[in-house]
Amino acid sequence: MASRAAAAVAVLALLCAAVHSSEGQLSPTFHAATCPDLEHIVEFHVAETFRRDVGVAPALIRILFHDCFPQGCDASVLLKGAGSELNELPNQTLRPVALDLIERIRAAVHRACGPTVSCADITVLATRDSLVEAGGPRFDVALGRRDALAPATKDQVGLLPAPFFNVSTLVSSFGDRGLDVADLVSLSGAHTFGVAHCPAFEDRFKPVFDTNPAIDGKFATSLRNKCAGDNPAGTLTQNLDVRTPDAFDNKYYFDLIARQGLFKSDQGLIDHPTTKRMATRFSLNEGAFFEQFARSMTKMSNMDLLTGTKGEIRNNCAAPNRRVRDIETAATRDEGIAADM
Ligand code: HEM
Ligand SMILES: *[C@@H]1O[C@H](CO)[C@@H](O)[C@H](O)[C@H]1NC(C)=O
Ligand SMILES: CC(=O)N[C@H]1CO[C@H](CO)[C@@H](O)[C@@H]1O
Repeated sequence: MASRAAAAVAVLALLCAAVHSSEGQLSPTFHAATCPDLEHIVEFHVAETFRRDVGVAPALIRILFHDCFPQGCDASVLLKGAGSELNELPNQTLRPVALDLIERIRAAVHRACGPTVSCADITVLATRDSLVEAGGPRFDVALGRRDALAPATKDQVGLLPAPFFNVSTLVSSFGDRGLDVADLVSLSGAHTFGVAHCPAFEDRFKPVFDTNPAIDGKFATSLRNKCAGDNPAGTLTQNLDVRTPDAFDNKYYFDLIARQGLFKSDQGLIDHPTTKRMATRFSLNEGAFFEQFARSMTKMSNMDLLTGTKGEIRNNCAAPNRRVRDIETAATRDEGIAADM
């Protein structure tokens, strides 16, 4: 009897958990009642920063990729300090202008609505708006993400693909994270704006490395000459798209056809039987590219989310609340001691 009662309680608990997790779904109107001005605030700040620095658009979209791919879109990449993802090699070139913008928006949103919107939601919204500013498509965004309590591990950050990967490695790397070939070919098109640093593509002009996939000779020479002046190493930048470096368009796929893709991971897409047709189609039909890109961005921004009561709404995108509270508690304790004396 007692054990049957216990079983009933257990079933009830399971049912409650199920209801709870369905409450944890994303919705486009998640913040509509609690923060009606959210989207205006984000749009305003993104537009203002974009006017000063168009590089904020590629910077934001890369931050979103580096947030979502390792352990999900939980703003873990924004955490600073010891053991943070920002200390890992792939994140060395994430741009402060975009990290600062996300925190500036968080502060403005929390001033208007209280601490109701996560850094993860703000990162996705800011990325969506900056992509439109740069001429790209608007992708659908549902809201209700929560922020991670801790950064992803070194191994998880190590899942991010490297620029020297070939197409089969890229396909399996994306596949392992639930992203398919259409996601790979379209999302790689984000390299139609923004910049890279010489260490990321030196294998394209140093013949000691594998020379496949082939690169345009003049392009390789120009990269070699440019990077000869990269002193101290990693300070020079090279546009990812040589045709329209700041615009979000389909010219990246023209680069690939002209064998002027900057990374091996880019150039290979126009050669490999699995990706060639789609990359060619995107060069011929910008509408088709934009449509797939928007679909894949929505998919990427929904990877492995924390919802419902998991995670937290951070009061500072660079630190988990506990760390902030520890500092505050320490301060009050000191005051307490002082008052006792
Ligand atoms: C397919 C595998 C990918 C590889 C191997 C790769 C690799 C890289 C590398 C090495 C850089 C340059 C880093 C530097 O030297 O500063 C870079 C930049 C960039 N990546 Fe990717 N990436 C990939 C996928 C993506 C995806 C899925 C997105 C977004 C949807 C993306 C968006 C960007 C952007 C916008 C930049 C320029 C950032 C800036 O200007 O600050 N990449 N990527
Ligand atoms: C792709 O790269 C992987 C890992 O470096 C390697 O094992 C594989 O042989 C390469 N595939 C091709 C087709 O070059
Ligand atoms: C944006 C950012 O914080 N980048 C850091 C990435 O990691 C390196 C160290 O590996 C730092 O020097 C960068 O500041």
